[in-house]
Amino acid sequence: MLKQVADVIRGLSADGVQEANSGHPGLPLGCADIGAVLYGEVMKYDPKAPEWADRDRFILSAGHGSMLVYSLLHLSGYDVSLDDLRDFRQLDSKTPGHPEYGHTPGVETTTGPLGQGFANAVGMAIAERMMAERYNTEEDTIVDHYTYTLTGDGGMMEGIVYEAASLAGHLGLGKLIAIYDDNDISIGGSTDITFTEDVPARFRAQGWHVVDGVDGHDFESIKAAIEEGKKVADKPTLIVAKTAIGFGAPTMEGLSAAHGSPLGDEEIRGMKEKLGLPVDEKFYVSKEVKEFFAQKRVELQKEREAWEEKFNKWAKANPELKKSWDQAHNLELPANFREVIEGLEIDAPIASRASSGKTLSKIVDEVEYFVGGSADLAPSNKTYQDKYGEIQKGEFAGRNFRFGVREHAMAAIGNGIALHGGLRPYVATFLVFSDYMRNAIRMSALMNQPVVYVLTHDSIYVGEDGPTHQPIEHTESLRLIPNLTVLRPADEEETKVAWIQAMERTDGPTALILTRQNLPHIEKDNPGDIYKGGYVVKGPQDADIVLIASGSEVSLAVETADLLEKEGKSVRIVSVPERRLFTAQGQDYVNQVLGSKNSLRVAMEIGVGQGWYQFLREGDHLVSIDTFGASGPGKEVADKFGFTAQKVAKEIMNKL
Ligand SMILES: Cc1ncc(C[n+]2csc(CCOP(=O)(O)OP(=O)(O)O)c2C)c(N)n1
Repeated sequence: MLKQVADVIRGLSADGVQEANSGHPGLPLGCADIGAVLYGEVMKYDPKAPEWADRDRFILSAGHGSMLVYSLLHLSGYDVSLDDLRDFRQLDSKTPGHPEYGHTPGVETTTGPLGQGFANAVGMAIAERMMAERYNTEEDTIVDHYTYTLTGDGGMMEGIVYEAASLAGHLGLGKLIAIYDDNDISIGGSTDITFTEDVPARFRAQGWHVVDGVDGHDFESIKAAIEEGKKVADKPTLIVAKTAIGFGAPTMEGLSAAHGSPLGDEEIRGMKEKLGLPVDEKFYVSKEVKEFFAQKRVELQKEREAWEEKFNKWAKANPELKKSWDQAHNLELPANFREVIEGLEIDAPIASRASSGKTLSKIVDEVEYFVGGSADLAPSNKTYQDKYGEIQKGEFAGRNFRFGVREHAMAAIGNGIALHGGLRPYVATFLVFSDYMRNAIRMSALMNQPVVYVLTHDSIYVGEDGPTHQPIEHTESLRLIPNLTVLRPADEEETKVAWIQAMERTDGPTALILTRQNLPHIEKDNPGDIYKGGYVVKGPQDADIVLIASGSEVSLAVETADLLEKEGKSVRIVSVPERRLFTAQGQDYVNQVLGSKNSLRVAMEIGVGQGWYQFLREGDHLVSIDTFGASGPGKEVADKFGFTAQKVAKEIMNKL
């Protein structure tokens, strides 16, 4: 039967790509047998309950092979119809070009950027262990599922897979099973031209159990490999499956030509003939395959219902755990959360990374499901929680991750943890290294995942470490990512609010941009306005000059204002910790905050500041930096780049 299932997948996938006249048939044809084994025999899922917490997860890291997933979801009974398959790659369809989380029931994560999915899978497998540790009892095992991922040669070449595999091996994630679609082909042709390393040896060295030499077209071998992997409880498993890309295509099998364009009508006819599929029927599903999955669905539903029963019994016996489970899955905050965080006593002057650290520790006490760590910069990022244990091999009760120097994987693992459900992650590094994880940050935003990015050492004030470590374009470029909230607090009070806003935002990621250097407390006319993303710190509506800034430049603005006032000028100071939130308050509010028509507006950013032009008019002024920084004591570097009150005040006086 699995053979029939696989061939039907091949027909559906080839037809889908052909109909769209766009897409990647090679992988679905090559991995149809693996897919048939996973959905036809191995995996625990219920198409009627795609959100079932204890389902096995399947992540197609090689997202270009999306027709494989869509075919499997259709056949197994998810809400993906044949018409949806016919609509492959069409606008607003359930079957977009690459699998997109939230668009298609049964799609666990958005994949396409090679390697992201693999790291997401590592995150999910970590989350599974942590949830098991938290919620399973002597009597009842509530959390007990596997995470499967399929990765091609392309993913294997990506650094993120190396990083994520390294951490997965270190943590001994026994319930993670990765399948390597080892077809020796990528877009450029044979992988020999660039990729000749010993992948199985590499994974063994990373602490994985490797099942090598598996025939990816032999059902028994695939099943046996998965069974073997399941038996190894203290290591993740890599199954190296030899496949032929475009399997079944009469002239294209084994060639890169099958990778990324429609096979063509002739080739598809030939394939169908060869596989014994009706040659003239598109999107064909045999009666036997339908019946096979109908039967399968009954069994799977029973399994899920048995779990529900067990879960309900567990919930009755453990009301406290059940309460915690619900809070965690709904990302609920304590009712008095704002009060508790706002009421936290933090003395200034203090670096915002340090006030962030204090706030974070309080949040971790208050919010059990909030877990995280840093890429080997915990002492600098102020993210380690001394009160709690850390996640290590065989120890998943802790709250602290040691991500190691693996920024890209860290962020994508964060996405995986968030997607799994029941936990919410924060991840941390220097702002300048946000570049290393940029695509994963983008994926959090694209998937609406509430990962919190703690990014410290936010400007040339980093000082001695020099231009390699001094962010210039980073804050501005993060602000460009759609759906990413970028909060750059100006003092300890704004930092607490930034954390509150990050935690209250459950439908997308937040980046907190924090200083290394101390910041004074800023006296504000209406501290409650901080929540608006932009507000008047002080100063009259009809001021001669309006200084607009965020983060450390707000205190610089306060100093600058003192000097300007000595020159007889009236000054208003506006703090904008989050630009999009500020503009979302409406044009009237923005206009009111930015003062009268006649004032000179000066925006200040200790880095690239292009985005501030949205608040400036002809004749207004931007104080910013668009070159790299320099090594030296922070204050001297700031002086060199004109970021002292004296220099800024002088620049403004010249402008008037
Ligand atoms: C990060 C990233 N770089 C490049 C691409 C473009 N791309 C898509 S598939 C692919 C080749 C993948 O080769 P392989 O994993 O062997 O897939 P197969 O050819 O077997 O389908 C490339 C370069 C991408 N999707 N993501």
